[in-house]
Amino acid sequence: SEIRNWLKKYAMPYQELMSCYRCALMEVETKFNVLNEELSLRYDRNPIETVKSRLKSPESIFDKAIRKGIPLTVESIEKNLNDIAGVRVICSHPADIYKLSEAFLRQDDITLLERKDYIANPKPNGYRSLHLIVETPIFLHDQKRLMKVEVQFRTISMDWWASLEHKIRYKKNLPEMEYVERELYECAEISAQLDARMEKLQKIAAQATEGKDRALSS
Ligand code: 0O2
Repeated sequence: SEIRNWLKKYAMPYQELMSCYRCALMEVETKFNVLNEELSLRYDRNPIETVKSRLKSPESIFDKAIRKGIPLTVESIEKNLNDIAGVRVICSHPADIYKLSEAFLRQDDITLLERKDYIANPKPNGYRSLHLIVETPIFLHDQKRLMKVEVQFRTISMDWWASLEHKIRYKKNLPEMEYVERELYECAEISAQLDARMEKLQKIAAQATEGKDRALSS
């Protein structure tokens, strides 16, 4: 009921802010669809498996604001929460993550605010992903607004692990369970090894195709 009262109090400005975040999600999603289209023609394979986006729910926004001790106003939420709008880009291989994130950050309307590379430096529980907080403009009928969007890049196997770990234990206040933690960590390591092996196979296949094409054209 606290959330209901809060939503009632800020109904219109809250709806307006969420609508701006939805526009920002469309802009960012389109950027990745464009990159995927271009790169799949160039390399004859899709570097992106899927692009998903989500708007944080009012409950999660409310809980996070309270957890972080920030004022419960619409302005303060926009200023202090970076992940109200989130885009998840699921890539085929780890190298695709870096190639795509660099191409994205080179775009002149994207400003990088924060970068966390949990692939080079996995979290102690084994979590891997590349997180960017960026600012992107949206163009409304009478103004331009800069909106923050969190972009998470993962391979299929990083995403597989994170989704299951999320269900099993993330944020669940489970009691310390050494066995569960060790197993989850080990599964993350195995999944990183699988990513490396698959990426190696992809490179071998790409080189073999290049060699065949060269032989055919000579
Ligand atoms: P949800 O439900 O996915 O939205 P902050 O974002 O400020 O609270 P921090 O530590 O700066 O905290 O953010 P960080 O490390 O960039 O991680 C934010 C998001 O990454 C999380 O969002 C998750 O989506 C994901 N994430 C981070 N660590 C883990 C992890 O150990 N396991 C899993 N499965 N996901 C993780 P939310 O808002 O916490 O959750």
